[in-house]
Amino acid sequence: MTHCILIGAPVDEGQRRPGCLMGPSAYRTAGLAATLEDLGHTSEDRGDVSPAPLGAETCRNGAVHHLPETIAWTRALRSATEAAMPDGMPIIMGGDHSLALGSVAGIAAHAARVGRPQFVIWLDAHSDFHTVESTTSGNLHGTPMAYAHGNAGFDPFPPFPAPIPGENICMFGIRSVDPAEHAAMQLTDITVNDMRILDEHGIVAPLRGFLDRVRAANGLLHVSLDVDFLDPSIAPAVGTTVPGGATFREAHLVMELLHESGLVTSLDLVELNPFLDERGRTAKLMVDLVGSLMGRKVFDRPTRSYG
Ligand code: 5AB
Ligand code: MN
Ligand code: MN
Ligand code: MN
Repeated sequence: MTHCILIGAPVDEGQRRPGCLMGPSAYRTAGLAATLEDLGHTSEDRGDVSPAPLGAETCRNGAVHHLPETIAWTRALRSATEAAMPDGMPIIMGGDHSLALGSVAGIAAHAARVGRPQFVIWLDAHSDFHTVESTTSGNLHGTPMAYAHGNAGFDPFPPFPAPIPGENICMFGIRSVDPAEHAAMQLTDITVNDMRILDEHGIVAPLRGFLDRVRAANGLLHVSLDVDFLDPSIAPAVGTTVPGGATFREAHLVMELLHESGLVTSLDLVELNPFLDERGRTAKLMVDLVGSLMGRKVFDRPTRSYG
């Protein structure tokens, strides 16, 4: 039994397609709390976080969109996530992926305080490894992983509390990486399981290998689930669709393996844009994936194989 702490993060400023701010309401409407409770967990909804007061931060890169707003969200979400960690498992209901600038900072600060290493699984079509300097779109939802890794190029932001070493970061589903991100990732020990690797080896072996490392290190494990990890044919409600994503079963399998590991300590649900959804199907799929992550099984008896 886990105490789940729902935190609404109606962040829309990290990209330019309005609608992610409706994400927290869509998760509530799709029955996230009831799903958790049906599985025997307890849940507490702390409502939506409000951004901290705006500063007047600027940067050299003129393309950057909504910098002070994003820094305000980063500060507020860092506090909310850090405060939730000692009480249970925070589930941050986004909001675009720039919310992870704050959520990952909060959990990393907590991990440093309790003296445990922080690990991250990034489920995404994109590597989100730009900096404020390198982004060409100016959309800061493409930057949180580089911030969490402690890269230079985030001067206007508060320093990341306890940078996460590359060997503690594992990405799945990657199929769209910009040249500057690619160059920056070459200098790290981040494990990038792109779609080619999943096609060739499946998702189980790379995931189990990483989970073994988290367990051996007694680490905390954060999962950041971007809707565009999923193939757009099953999850249309996202601004940045990229064909060739995870299938329904691949996505559930990841969640089931994560559940069995017992290692996950925090979760982001990001990039859902309910304005682009079809009768709530993406919101419902995301809630179902949380169900699998939290222990829902198709059949609760050891599987017998006939062969
Ligand atoms: B998401 C792109 N690399 O920087 C950029 O959806 C896309 O949170 C970023 O993964 C996608 O704008 C950010 C082209
Ligand atoms: Mn992302
Ligand atoms: Mn993405
Ligand atoms: Mn996106």
